[in-house]
Amino acid sequence: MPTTTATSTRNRFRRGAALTALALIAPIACGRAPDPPDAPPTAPPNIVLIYVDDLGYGDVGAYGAVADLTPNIDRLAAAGLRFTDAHSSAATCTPSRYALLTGSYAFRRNADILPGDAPLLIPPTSRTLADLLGDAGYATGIVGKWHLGLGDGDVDWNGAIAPGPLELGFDDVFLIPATGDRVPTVYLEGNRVVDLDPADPITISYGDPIDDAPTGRSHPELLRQPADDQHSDTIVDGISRIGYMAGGEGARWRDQEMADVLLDRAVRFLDDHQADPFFLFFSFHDIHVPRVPHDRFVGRTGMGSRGDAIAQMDWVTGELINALRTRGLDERTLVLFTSDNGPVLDDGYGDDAVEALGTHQPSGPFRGGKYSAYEAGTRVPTIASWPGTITARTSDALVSQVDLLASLARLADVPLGPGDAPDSADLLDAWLGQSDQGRQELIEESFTLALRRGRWKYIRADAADAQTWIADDKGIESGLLDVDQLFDLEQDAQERDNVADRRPEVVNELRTALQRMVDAAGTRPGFEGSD
Ligand code: NG6
Ligand code: CA
Repeated sequence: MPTTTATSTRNRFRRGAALTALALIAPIACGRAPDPPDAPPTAPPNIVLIYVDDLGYGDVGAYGAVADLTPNIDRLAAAGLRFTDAHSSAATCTPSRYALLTGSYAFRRNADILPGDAPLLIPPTSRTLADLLGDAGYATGIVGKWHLGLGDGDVDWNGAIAPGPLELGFDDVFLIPATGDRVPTVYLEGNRVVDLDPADPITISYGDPIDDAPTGRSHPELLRQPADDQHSDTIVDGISRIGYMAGGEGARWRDQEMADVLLDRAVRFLDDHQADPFFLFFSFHDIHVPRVPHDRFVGRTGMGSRGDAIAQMDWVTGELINALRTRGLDERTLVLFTSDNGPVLDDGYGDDAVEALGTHQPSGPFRGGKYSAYEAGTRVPTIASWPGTITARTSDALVSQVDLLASLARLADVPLGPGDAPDSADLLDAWLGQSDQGRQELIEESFTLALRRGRWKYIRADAADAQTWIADDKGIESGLLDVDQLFDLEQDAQERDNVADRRPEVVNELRTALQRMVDAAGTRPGFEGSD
């Protein structure tokens, strides 16, 4: 992968700086006394963030899945820290990723699921997680799904596509620009489309069709999977997508190869940066639709293409862990494994996810799923592993991906500026299993907003949102009602008994608190920015 000069302009080796926190962490985790003060400073670990798309709380064996779908992830969980109350920031992809990379709740930017030709959502002036780790001397790489927009509003897929992740602190970039079900269905390396023939330029439209090429609507007989109307535009590799694409024939990906292509890129990144501290954001396409796993996984689980995509994702995760181990990097690497939102079965394609489900419960014990304000929208499997430092255990701390920025900043020993990361809390101790003290309160984002505080979960009433059909049509309760909802999660983790009428004082208190947090520029103590 190309490396820009961004890295070399940074102060790359601040690693000998006061890593006091780290020097103390490892010995405590091992039950030993801290090293004497004159011991050489411990370098901050590499960080590998494994981010699955649409993986539900109940999809992982270590979280109660009935089928043996995820042996590699289960091993990671058994040896590491398994969170039971960890959250993606939102119940859909774009807002979750926005919050993860900026440390800001996504409602502050009205972030919603983006079309494939949307401009870059994160202002290049923001100090992102990648910027911050770059400042600490880390080599920074992203491999996989982006879905945060690219360019400045009129993107030309045939030239240099900017701004994008290169302008947000990532040095090495290999991307799926939006989602697997949206055009353009090409990879980007750095800021250019891979394997693009200039004689066959790419045109993209999210409005009218570009030419009379077959679509899912006009030629359903060409499809490997039937699709709903939304996913019935240009056909690429036997799958109709959202949006129209012309040209770029030689650059179009093959869905069945995608998992291997991304894994190969990630391993190449590890090889290129073994000697550096590195941050790798490995952002899966799996298990998002279209679910078209490689032949060697087809039929593996008896649970249809969704189950097989989970098996493929688990295998790739295992390969990444092995790649760290065989390079002797495992004890120097913090691996975080999690998902961008909760699970969905039918997300636009007839791929037998519903029919082949059996007794499997993707949402685990929780209500809702992807798109939903109920817990399964954002409560996702989350594992932290750092052999030799993090000890095997389960944590019930309330943690959110919005906090990774401030938490990893402390790990890397980079101070946050007053205008950075409006909502990110430094919960490093919780993320490393040193403390069970998580957040006191957390906003969960979906079609509405919910506030968790202590035992309570308040879901804000709102007028019906035109978009909730996206959930409704898929049999997922959006959780957006025109009345307030209040649940006591200690008694009712399933969110079945709305006690709002019985506890109006709690509703008032939480409604007011939520509004105050929404109206503020940020919730991080010390944050002084304004939007
Ligand atoms: C929705 C798509 C869905 C999926 C989702 C994004 C329709 C009807 N549905 O708009 O298929 O692509 O966007 O998923 O268009 S996410 O995980 O990236 O948020
Ligand atoms: Ca997702």
